[in-house]
This record gives sequence, structure tokens and C-alpha cells, in this order.
Amino acid sequence: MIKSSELILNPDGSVYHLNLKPENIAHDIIFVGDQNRVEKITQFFDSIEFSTQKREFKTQTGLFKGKRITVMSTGIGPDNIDIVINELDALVNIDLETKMSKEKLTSLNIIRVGTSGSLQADIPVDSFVMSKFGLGLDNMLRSYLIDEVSNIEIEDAFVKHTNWDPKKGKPYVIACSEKLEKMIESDKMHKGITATAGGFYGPQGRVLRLNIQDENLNSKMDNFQFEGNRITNLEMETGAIYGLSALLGHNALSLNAIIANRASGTFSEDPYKAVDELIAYTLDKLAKA
Ligand code: R1P
Repeated sequence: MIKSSELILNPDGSVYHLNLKPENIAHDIIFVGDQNRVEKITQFFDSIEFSTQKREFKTQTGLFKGKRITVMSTGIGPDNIDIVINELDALVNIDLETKMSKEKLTSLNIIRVGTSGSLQADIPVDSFVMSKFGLGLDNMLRSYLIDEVSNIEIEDAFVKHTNWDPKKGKPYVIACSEKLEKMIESDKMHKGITATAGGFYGPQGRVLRLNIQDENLNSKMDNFQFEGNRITNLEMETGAIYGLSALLGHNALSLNAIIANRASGTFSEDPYKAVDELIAYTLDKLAKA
């Protein structure tokens, strides 16, 4: 039995941070970072059966063209993803009354619809990237035993290529769900390795008033290659989503609208349009699946 201090429930029986009970979520879940993006998606739903919000975690569940989908905001960063995926997993795979793991486990389908900066000059603003791999630069996942799901060959090649300082912890690499990749892919999508940073400024090579540990990291990342896979983009959630999903038996895929190009220094003139188009694309693919 899991102790009450470890799996914390609210007085109404919902999980502590997400404020959700098992019946509130669908098996197909869309993650967005920004809580205001939740309704940009659910505005297209036929009906909404459930809404809640606690802190940055806003959730709505409803029907889109007859398919039950949950849309949830995760806020920013891998630390939030640790909360979101552990609590979602508890909703389906732990009996919240007995606090025991269920014998029959459920796999959720989790698709991130996010925004991101491209590291490659030929992946322009307003294009879409599907993350074949997540490359976590953030350390969160290293609190777990990850050798069974992580790709040590790519990790070691990346450490060598970048002369990575071990004081920052070892980066981790986790693949997407092949099932979801097949369901969602098309020639509209660039594919590659998405690097996930544990912060927005220094951890992504942005210098305002602080010196950073490796000012060449972004250029080293943009010329890293492993068996035809290059690092396409940089954001703050994908590696953590892929890692925890793989460990817990869920299917995960991350899609990003490119709103900045770090190689050319450009920013989208209409980032909301790019996100709206990615939302329409994703909903269409999900409804047809
Ligand atoms: C930073 O501004 C945030 O935007 C990106 C990053 O991953 C980070 O969460 O994604 P979202 O737009 O999905 O939040």
C-alpha cells in the first residue's frame, strides 16, 4: 500500500495537484504548456463534460467528432511534467481507495502540442516538428532508474560531441511511441531529436546578464548527428514526457510549432497562427485514428 504522504489526495478524493478523479480523464490526452491554450483546443469540441483548474494545471474533457479527449496544461518545464505524468498514471493505474497498484495496467496516449525554437536554419519559423527522440538536458528523469528505456548510445555520443560537463548531470535520450508516430506523421512534419532544457535562459544558451557554462552549446547541438537523426529544436518538456511515459507504460508523442529560429535569430510574425494550425492538424489526426 502506498502511504498517504506519497500519493496525496484532496478531501474530495482527487489527486493533489491536478484536482482530477479517474472518471474525469480520457485515454487520449493532449498536453499544452499554456493554460490559455486549453480552450483554443476545446473550442472545437462537440461538447465538454468536465473542467477544472488548480495552479497552472487546467483540464477539460469532452468529445471531438465523437472521440473522448482530455486537454491539459502542464505549465513550463520538466519538474511540472514529473507531477503531471505521475498523477495521471495514478488515476489509471493505482486504486485510489486501497492505494494499491492495479493488476491490469492502462496505457494512455499522450500528445504534446507545444511551441519551440528551431536549431536548424532549414527548419523555419511556422513549421512543425515531431520529436522522434527527446534529449533531456535537465536531470529530472535521473531520479528514476532509466537504463531500460534510455538510449545510452546516443547519450554517450552527445556527451562526447559537446564535451558535456559532468557537473551538469548526464543527458538522457528517450524515443517517442512508434504507435503514435505512425498515427500522426505526414510530410508536413520535420522529424528529429528534440532537446529539452531545464530552464529558458542560461539552460538554452540565452545570455542576458549572466555568463553561461558553455556558450557554444547550441552550435554544438545543431551539428550533432546520430545515425541520420539531428537535433531539430529546443524546448522544455519533451524529454521528461517521453521518459516518464516510457517508464510507466504510456504512449507519448511531442509535436511543436516552431515559433523562433535560433540559427537565423528570427521569430514568427504570427506565432498564434502556427499553434492554431498545429492544433487543427492534431485534432484531425486524432479524430481519424
Ligand atoms: C517557454 O516559453 C515555454 O514554451 C515552450 C517551452 O517548452 C516552455 O514550456 O512550450 P509551450 O508553449 O508548450 O509551453
